[in-house]
Amino acid sequence: MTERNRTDDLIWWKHGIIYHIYVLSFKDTNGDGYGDLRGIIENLDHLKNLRIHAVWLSPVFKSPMADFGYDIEDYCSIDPVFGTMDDFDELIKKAHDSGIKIILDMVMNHTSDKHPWFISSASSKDDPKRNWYIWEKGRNGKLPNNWKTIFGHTAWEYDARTDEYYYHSFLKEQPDLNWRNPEVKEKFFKIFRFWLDKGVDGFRLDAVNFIVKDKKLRKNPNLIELLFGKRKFYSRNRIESVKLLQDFRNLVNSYDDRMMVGEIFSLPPGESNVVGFYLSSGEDTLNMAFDFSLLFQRWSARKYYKAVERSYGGIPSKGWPSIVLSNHDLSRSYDKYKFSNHPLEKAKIKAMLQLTLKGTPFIYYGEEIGMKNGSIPKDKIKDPIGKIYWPLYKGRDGARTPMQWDGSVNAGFSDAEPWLPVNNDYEINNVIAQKINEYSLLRFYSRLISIRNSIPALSRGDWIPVSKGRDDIFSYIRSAGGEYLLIVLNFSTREKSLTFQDSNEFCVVLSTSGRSLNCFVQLKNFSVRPLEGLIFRVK
Ligand SMILES: [Ca+2]
Repeated sequence: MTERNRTDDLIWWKHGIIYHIYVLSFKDTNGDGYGDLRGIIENLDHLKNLRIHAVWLSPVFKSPMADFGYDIEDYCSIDPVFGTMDDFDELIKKAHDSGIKIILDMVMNHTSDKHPWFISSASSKDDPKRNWYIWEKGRNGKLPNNWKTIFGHTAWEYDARTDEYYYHSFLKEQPDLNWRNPEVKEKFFKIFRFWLDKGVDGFRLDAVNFIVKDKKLRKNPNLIELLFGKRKFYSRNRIESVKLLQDFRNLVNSYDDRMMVGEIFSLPPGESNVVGFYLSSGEDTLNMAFDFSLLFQRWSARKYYKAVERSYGGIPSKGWPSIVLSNHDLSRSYDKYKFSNHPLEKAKIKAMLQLTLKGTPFIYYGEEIGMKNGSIPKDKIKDPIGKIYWPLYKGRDGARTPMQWDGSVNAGFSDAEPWLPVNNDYEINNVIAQKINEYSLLRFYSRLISIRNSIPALSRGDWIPVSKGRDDIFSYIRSAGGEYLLIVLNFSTREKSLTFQDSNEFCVVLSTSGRSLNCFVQLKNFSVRPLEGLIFRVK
């Protein structure tokens, strides 16, 4: 059976693979040092060769770039740094012609403080847009309450013009919208329709568990209360956010084959109940919600097993998981073991894990070539958070360095000096070099994705754990339509024996260690090589 007719019942966002592009860092085509939409158009072949199904673009709307696009000034226009609306239309057309869907990053929690809505809102207490944002008087000469930004400062910014504070969960240049005002929802319905009518296939919703706040502005737990287990935060995770998402799901569902994936921020990561809360029935709010717990596991089969089990535990029966190893805010997966003895072997095992677990894999640009976090000198730091906290915390720039296309100057990313420095390993670690090396991570991703796309049990089957991480082996079965695949991941640098009391014969479909692919092996006494991942088909 060919790959084509085996995937006819493919639900793209569920069974496909999504590739996350941080647009500023993907490819610059006009020599200003910033990645742009034409850079994606000109590199669609890379995405086609990888056989991914959709790309999620970081925000490309008009923005003053206080937070590099996550502060939006106009939701229905393209920022000139990325190109024009014509470029965007061309990208949608050419991506769709290549069988690739486009997901936009929608920031609903806040706008830029340069957005005309906020400028109007801040101008007077009587302004018709006043109630589009959250304005409060000080209480007894103090702040309205103890709510903090995600970066740890007070979230209230005083504005002398009207003698009130406005609320911002993130930077002060990002005032939070007041989602208790129905006019805000109506406006966003129009914005969603604008992009859906253009053919956009879905939205990634930024910080979506922040959008509605407690009506009474009740105080959040302080440090001592947190230590004693009082963990109820009133500034996020309100039931009203879930209800709003139901309305947006209805809107998105009125178009064919579209989706929404939500960013759910929780500390510590891995609060699967919060993800479950936002997924609601599994069918009536978000199509998927991110759970970042896999980003925070140390190298241990048991730790990964437990994180996966916990994460699945939060997904409602009709819901669907997402599988994330890296992103633009946290860190690159490869960075966690770059100083260990076997980084490439570990990267291959994690790729196999990501692409064989049940759930939609989100591959962060450069992950397929094992890009590491960049080391950014202080004078080159762009992230405002990095500027504040350096050297304690150097910000998020390290995970956003330019894509390493080839070994030429600036890694083929740009003719000009890139907005962030290129990683210093680009001459040996780049797309071109990995294409010609049959043992490279890129070639491995390519084979792995090709196998995943051709075997329905891997993209949509049930997940049944077998070895739960004890003795360094994490293994599980994926099954669909009478087809069974066994995945075995050896996290140890020692050889391990499998002793499956099973008379079935197994066929090696893929090994991370280059083992020859053959059928009719038995697992009663099978040696798994050190740091080897295997996919078997059960005969
Ligand atoms: Ca550019």
